[in-house]
Amino acid sequence: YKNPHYASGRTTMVHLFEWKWDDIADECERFLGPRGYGGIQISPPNENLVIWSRQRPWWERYQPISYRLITRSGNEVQFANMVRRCNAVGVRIYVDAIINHMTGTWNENTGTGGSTANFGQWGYPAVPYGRNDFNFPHCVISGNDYGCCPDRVRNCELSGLKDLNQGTEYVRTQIVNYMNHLISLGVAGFRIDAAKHMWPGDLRVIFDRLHNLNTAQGFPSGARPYIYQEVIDLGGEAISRDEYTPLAAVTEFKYGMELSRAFQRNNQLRWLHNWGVGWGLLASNDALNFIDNHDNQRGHGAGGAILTYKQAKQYKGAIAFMLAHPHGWPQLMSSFAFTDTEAGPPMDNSGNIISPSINSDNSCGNGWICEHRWRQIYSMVAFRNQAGSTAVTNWWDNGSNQIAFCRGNQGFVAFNNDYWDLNQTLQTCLPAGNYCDVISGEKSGSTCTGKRITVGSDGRASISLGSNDYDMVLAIHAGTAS
Ligand code: QV4
Ligand code: CA
Repeated sequence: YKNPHYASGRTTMVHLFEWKWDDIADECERFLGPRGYGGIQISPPNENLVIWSRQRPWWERYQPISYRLITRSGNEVQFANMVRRCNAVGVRIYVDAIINHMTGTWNENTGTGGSTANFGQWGYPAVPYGRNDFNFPHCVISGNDYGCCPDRVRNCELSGLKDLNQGTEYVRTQIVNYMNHLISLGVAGFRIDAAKHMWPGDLRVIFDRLHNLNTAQGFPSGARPYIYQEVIDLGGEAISRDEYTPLAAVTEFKYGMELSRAFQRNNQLRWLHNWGVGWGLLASNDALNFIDNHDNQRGHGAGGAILTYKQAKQYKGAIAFMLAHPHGWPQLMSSFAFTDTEAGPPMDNSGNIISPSINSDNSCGNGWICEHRWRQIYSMVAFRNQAGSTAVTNWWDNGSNQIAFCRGNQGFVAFNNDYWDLNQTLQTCLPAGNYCDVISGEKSGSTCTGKRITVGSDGRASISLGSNDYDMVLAIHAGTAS
C-alpha cells in the first residue's frame, strides 16, 4: 500500500481542494499531465450533509450521509469521466475517504444527493446504517483523551461526528464496498481521514479486502492501492504514527511544521543538512510529506505556524526545498483564497461551486489560488522528476541561512534566507554548459527568461541570490541545459 503507482518518471501529487470533477479533468489534460504531475488528491466524493446554517462551510464534506458519489464536485458519471481522462494523461486520482464517522447532529438533515438522515436514531437509510453500526456507549473525545486514552480517541466521537464501529462485519463491508467501487472506476488510492480514530487492526482488515487497481485504466496487474493514513503525530500523544506504518503510509505533519519554522527564520537553514530520519521524520517510503494541508492552512487540525500561500516568498522557499529533497512522497496544496477560516469555496447564491478561470499568465481567477500553477512550484515538480532517485551531494552552507546542494549530476539548487546577498562560486555537479534558472524564469525554446548560469568544466558556477530578490531560490537541472 506504499507505492503511489505514478506513471513513469512522475513523483508529486497535488490536493485540488474543493475542485469540481469536470474542472479536474480539464486541468489534467491542459496542465497537470503536460507539466509532469503524478496525481491529485480530490475532496471527498461521497454524499455529504448540506449545512446552509453555516453558509456551506468547506468542512460539510467531512460529514458523510451516504456513499453515493454525488457532491458539489459532481456526480458519478462526472467522477468516472474525470478518473478516465486523468489516467489517460498519466495523472492518478487519490480519494479522501471518510470512513471513521458519519455526520454530526444538525437541524438540517438532507445530503448533496437528496438522501436524508435521522440523527436521533443514528439513521442513515441511504447506506443503510443504524444504531448498531456505531460505537456504544456514546461519548465525545476531549482534549485530554489524546494524552491518556487511545480507546476513547478511537471509540468516542471526533467533534460530535457519529462514530462508526469498524469492528463489525457489516460496517467493514459497507466501507470496503464503497472503496472497491472507487477502485473499479480507476482511482489509484486513498487518504484515510481520521485514521488515528480507528483501530489499526480494523483498518488492516479493510485494506486487505480492497481489490487490486483497475488494469483497464493502465495499472499493472496485482497493483495494490496507495494508502496514506491521516495521523497527526507531533509527539507526546498516546497514539503514535508507528502504530500505522506497518499498515500503509502516513501523513508526516512534522515535515511542514519544521520546514515552516526554518523558512520563517525560526531555525537556520544550515541545520537541514541531515533532513530526513535524522530529524525524527518517518522513513522515506512511509511518509506523505507536505508543507500545509486544508486543515492547518486555516488553523484546524495540528497547530503551529504553518506557511501558506499568504506568505508567498517563504512558502515557495519551503516548497522548493521539499521538492528538491529526496525524502518521502511530496504533496502540494492548491487552495481557494480565504480570510474566514470556515468559508467554503467560491460559490454562487445556490451554493454551486464557481470554477476557477485561467488567466493568460497561467494563474487562476474567480477566487482560486492554484499554487500548483505558480512557476516556482511547477518548475520544481519538473526538477524532482528530473532528479529521480539521485542522492543529495555536495551540501554547502554559509553557517547560517544560505544553503546549496546537488542531486547527483541531475540538478543543483541554492537558497538564501539571510538578510544579505549570496554571491558564491559553487559546485553544481552538472556537466559544463549553460543552464536556465527555473525559479526566476524559464527556458522557452532557445531563450531563457530567468537567470543564466554558466557551469564550467570543473562543474562550478557563479551563483547569486540577492536577499531582496523576488524569490529566495535558484534551481538548475539537466533538463534546462541549452
Ligand atoms: C460541534 C462542536 C462539538 C460538538 C458538536 C455537536 O465543536 O464539540 O460535539 O458540534 O454536534 C465541524 C465543526 C464542529 C462541529 C462538527 C460536528 O467545525 O464545530 O462540532 O462539525 O458537526 C473537518 C473540520 C472540523 C469539522 C469536521 C466535520 O476540521 O472542524 O467539524 O470537518 O465537518 C484532529 C483529528 C484529525 C482531523 C483534525 C481536524 O485527529 O483527524 O482534528 N482531521 C480530519 C480532516 C478534517 C476533518 C476531519 C478529520 C473530520 O482533515 O478536515 O474535520 O472528518 O486532529
Ligand atoms: Ca472512531
